[in-house]
Amino acid sequence: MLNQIYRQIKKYQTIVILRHVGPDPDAICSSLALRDAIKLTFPDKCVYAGGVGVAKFKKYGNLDKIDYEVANDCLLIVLDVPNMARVDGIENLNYKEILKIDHHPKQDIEASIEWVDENKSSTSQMVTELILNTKFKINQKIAENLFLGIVSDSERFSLKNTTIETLETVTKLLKKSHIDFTSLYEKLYIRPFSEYKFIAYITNNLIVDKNHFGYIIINDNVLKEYNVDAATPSNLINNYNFIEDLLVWCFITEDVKNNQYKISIRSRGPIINEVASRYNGGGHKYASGAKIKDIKDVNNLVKDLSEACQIYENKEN
Ligand SMILES: [Mn+2]
Repeated sequence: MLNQIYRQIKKYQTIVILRHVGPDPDAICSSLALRDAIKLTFPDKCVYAGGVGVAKFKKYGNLDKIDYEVANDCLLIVLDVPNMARVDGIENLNYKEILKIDHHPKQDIEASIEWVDENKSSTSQMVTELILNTKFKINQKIAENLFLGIVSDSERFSLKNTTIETLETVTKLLKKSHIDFTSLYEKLYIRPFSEYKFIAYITNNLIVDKNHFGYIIINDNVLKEYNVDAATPSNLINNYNFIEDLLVWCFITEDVKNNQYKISIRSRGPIINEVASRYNGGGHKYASGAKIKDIKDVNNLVKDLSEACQIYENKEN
């Protein structure tokens, strides 16, 4: 598989790499690392890492503005995304073939070569395996981004998606690159104090029911008060991973700009992506999300998640 992917990339002069909308560090870092590795290995190729830029992720590197004329008939590589509707920047792109690398459950993207493995911690882990096991070249910047993507999606190797293979891959990456990896944690985790005050707000206002389901609806005026945006709650939700009173917890954030509610859900037991998929969402078994327009559906989702906790607890006891 890895060599097949390498040969596919080698074949194309122009390559566009895209990932999911509302990117996280795994999506951004895997895109940038793969782009840079292709460019380093094949300096004559034209490679774009596309999608809308996010100011706070600029520290990982710059995304590219795609020249759609040049990109005509390109190889499209989709990373960290299983469905067409969530591929950021695909609208005007005329691609010849799709190559897909992803660790989400398969959805509607049909690629000529696809490497999908739900047992990988992150897309960054998969790109690391690709680079280290083929003739791709690597440098310090590429290694740093790969490390950050893996650390972020595995929550510092603490989530259930972390395997011995994850650790072995990271060990190989560190041995090969000699990056100063402990210094990199600051890049990932440093936050303004205002965000910690916002965490305190969430903590104080989270509603926890008898089924050990916790949720909060965060309105736009609160986001403004704490000077954070609608994407912030989803970046803070892993802070609640080790609270014994919570089995499942859900942040519902009013997203005025897009006239919808952004939903982030985490679980310490019940499988939640099946519930999320009923509400125009999806994701992993224990880490899912959705976007909901109608507050009625939000209320139904809350009910369903609480029920999932109840069923889970009845089974456990
Ligand atoms: Mn990911």
